[in-house]
Amino acid sequence: MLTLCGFSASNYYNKVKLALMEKQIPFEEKLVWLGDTNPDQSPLGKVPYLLTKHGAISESDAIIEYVDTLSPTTPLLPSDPFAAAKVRELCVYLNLHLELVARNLYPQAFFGGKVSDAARDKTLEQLKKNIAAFARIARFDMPFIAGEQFSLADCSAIVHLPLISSATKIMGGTDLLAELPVRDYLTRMGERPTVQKVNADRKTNTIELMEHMKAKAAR
Ligand SMILES: N[C@@H](CCC(=O)N[C@@H](CS)C(=O)NCC(=O)O)C(=O)O
Repeated sequence: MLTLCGFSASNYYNKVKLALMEKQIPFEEKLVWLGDTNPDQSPLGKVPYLLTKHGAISESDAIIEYVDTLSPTTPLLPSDPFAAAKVRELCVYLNLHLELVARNLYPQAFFGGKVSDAARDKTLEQLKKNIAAFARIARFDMPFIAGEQFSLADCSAIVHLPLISSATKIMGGTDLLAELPVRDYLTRMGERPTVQKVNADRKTNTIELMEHMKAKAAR
């Protein structure tokens, strides 16, 4: 049995949870907050990480590619090598060029912290450039983000795009994804039972996360 470690408020955790559910692979979840991770299992102290009978895997991209090999059901990468490369290309844009950049805004946008005006402006500028580039390769209406097949790229897009929209709206007054068909795409993806489960668990766990952070700060 596979064990997914982390917490359901985390977008990266949900990226893996979505892949496991889309693949219909049985797994259990172990609630692990940041600060409680095992360095032998997640050397950088990040979530998610996956426990397998062979050992642990950290890093969501490595995990979902592994998960995809476990069952032929719902392949998350096309068999054609070029099409597979295009899926991986989109994953890099989503994870590295969009989410990792937008992450600089999260402390103030979502957690009551402060981001300097200079850091905010630099991040929003970088995001504008990266989103314009992403728009040239994303294929939202095909109907999935990389084309006709649900793929690894959808696992990232479904969990990251709402955060990028909210963070840019809160921090810069404009949702930098508003001109792309993101809302329609997310509505369409939201019809999938797997996405509904991830979103329901995320809402419940976000409340638990806020309580956990409050309790930790009071200690
Ligand atoms: N590159 C990592 C990113 C995971 C990540 O940043 N997770 C967040 C929670 S959403 C985390 O663990 N943050 C704590 C930290 O970076 O120390 C992955 O793809 O798994």
